[in-house]
Amino acid sequence: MSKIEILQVGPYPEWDQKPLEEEFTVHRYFEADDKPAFLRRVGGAVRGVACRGESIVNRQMIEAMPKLEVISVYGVGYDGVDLDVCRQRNIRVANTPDVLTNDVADLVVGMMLALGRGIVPADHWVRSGAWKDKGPCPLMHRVHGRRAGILGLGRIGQAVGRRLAGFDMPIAYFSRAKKPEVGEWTYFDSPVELAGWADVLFVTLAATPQTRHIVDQQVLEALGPEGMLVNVSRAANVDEEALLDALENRSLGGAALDVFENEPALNPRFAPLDNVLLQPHQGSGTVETRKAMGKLMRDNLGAHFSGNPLLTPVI
Ligand code: 8YV
Repeated sequence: MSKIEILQVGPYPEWDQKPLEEEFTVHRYFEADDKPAFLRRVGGAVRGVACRGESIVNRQMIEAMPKLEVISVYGVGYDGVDLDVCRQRNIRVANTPDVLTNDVADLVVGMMLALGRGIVPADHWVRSGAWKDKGPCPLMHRVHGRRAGILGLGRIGQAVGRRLAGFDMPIAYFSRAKKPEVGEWTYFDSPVELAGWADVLFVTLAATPQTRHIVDQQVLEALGPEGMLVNVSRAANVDEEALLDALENRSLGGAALDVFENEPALNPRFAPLDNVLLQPHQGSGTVETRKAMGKLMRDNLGAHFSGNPLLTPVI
């Protein structure tokens, strides 16, 4: 029996690639030089899409796959997938929630500490010989006890909050609705008010058209020259030009970022800044979590094509 044909929109580690190719005929869209031509050639036979969290699967692509039934995202975020077309066409969409929550939250804490305590420049201070030649490295401000504002209190936001409580940080949040389950954490009605209260603002929101630039110039001003921004969600949640302005003119203290507009091609204004910590979109990037994400991504495809409900459906 011939295998079901799927379109692969982004690369996977070998441990996922192999089983995916054993189960399906895989068309490697991400390797094609002329992507529209590639899709014109194979799109007619494609019944499933396997993509990454940051992949774009837009209307034009979906329209080029008339037999498409399911899109399986290797990531919790699915903002790159055009859900409206999927709903119109009754195409199922799955993602990989839960399995990555703790690793993303761990990195958030690491990014906060690294930026706040200057861990990366301090490493450079040692390696470059500055410690020996110039003396002790510059002092930084303490992190524990500072006020943590969490923008978006889903699974990841809550896991971040639980960790920050261990650093004696008072915690407040803004979310679509109050979350009674988080007990004594304070709810703010707006991102600006949250930023005005917080010393460190964590962006853990799922990106939607409504959250685009939710961290805007006003929010950054409210966070202020001593404030720090930590973003592990999507670049679109932050007005990147306003952020760069605020970092350059020091009206914002600092930013730790795992996500960027046009990543991996960063805005060149980031590179010379000494008040940012830059990470290569690696919140979920551990061997253990990526293996779990890959398995879930394949299991969702498998469930659909054996006539069962998706394990972790988006729609
Ligand atoms: C990446 C992510 O997708 O889960 C998400 O939404 O952004 C990450 O986990 C990862 O690069 C795999 O594509």
